[in-house]
Amino acid sequence: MKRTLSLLLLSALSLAAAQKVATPIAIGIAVAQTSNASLFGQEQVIGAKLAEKFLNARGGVGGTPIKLVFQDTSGDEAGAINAFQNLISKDNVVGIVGPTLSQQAFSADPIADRAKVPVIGPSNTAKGIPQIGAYISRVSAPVTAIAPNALKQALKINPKLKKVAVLYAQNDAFSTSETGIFQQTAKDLDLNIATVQKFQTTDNDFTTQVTAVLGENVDLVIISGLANDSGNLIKQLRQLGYKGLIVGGNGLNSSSMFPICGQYCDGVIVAQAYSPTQSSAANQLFAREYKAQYKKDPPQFAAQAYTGVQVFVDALKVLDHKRKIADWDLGELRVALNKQILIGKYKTPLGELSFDKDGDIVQQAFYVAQIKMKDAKNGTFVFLK
Ligand code: 1QQ
Repeated sequence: MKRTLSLLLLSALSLAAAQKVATPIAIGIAVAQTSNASLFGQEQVIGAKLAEKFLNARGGVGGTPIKLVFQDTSGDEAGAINAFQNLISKDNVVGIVGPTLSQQAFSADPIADRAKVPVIGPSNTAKGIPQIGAYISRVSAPVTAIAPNALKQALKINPKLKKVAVLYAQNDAFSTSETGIFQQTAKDLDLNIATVQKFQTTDNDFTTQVTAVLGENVDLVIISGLANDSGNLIKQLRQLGYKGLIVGGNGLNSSSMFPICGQYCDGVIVAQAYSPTQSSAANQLFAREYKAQYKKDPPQFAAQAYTGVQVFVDALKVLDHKRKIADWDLGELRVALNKQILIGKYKTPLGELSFDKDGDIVQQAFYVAQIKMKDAKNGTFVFLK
């Protein structure tokens, strides 16, 4: 009797679990559409939507269109967890591109990993992200690959650099990870770190930190924070008289920051995982399509989000050849899709890419740009040689 009952229960459970993949094929986009992190998230929404439009125009997945399902993560962990749960259990997506911040990924990614739902991080650059679990990969090259390039470029501009100040947001996982790499690289390059100053991503007043930096007479300032905080910090550094070079991290990698530091953004050096001039056919097409619509070059966060969606579509196409996606059980598809993502090679706006055994991106080229302001609000990233 007991046995029959538990058998009944088991089959009821597996019935509930068996669920065909709906069409159009739903891919989740969990990025920050609100909060300070939306300075990055808005570019990600644009990149993802371009991918949906253009990949569907080229046939989607073997003739079946994809449909992006957006869930706003806002800028914190709770928002990311909520968005992931909705996408996984209510929207029944095949996989998720997101979240925006590493700080959010460390909380939300384990939920998708346990549910066996593939996640592609579009902008999570802290150390340890792909190692969260087997279902977590990323198309955003890590701070270890990116940050050193900015310091080397600063030394190229001024080979006499010697004394540096380092500042970072201590309440953000990406910022603490990136500053670790900046500080190690500074030592490796024989730079002398005169002071290390901490702040919070929610800070607006940086008088204490700027006073400490000015007291050290440094000729390079290195900042790891998010857009709003770093932008205000730069502004206050300049207003209080700092004249030397500034290297900013990935949190300064968006023109959304320009209105925050205004003319004071001018000259800031930021390493890049994307260049609009990258010569691959995939990128030239993407850059042209982006430019036609937005009248400017695509930014890194848009290119990475586009790439995340494209990787899902390319991997789905391979599986669709074996069995039409609509005929798969959703749970089985998610597992097979994750495997396919990791073994595939992709021709993307970031160039040709693949993944290592942990799910970290294997990317060929990196870049460094310097901010050039036209006026108090508008500027561009000028790519350096
Ligand atoms: C991270 C980052 C941020 C700057 C992305 C927006 O690189 O959180 O990992």
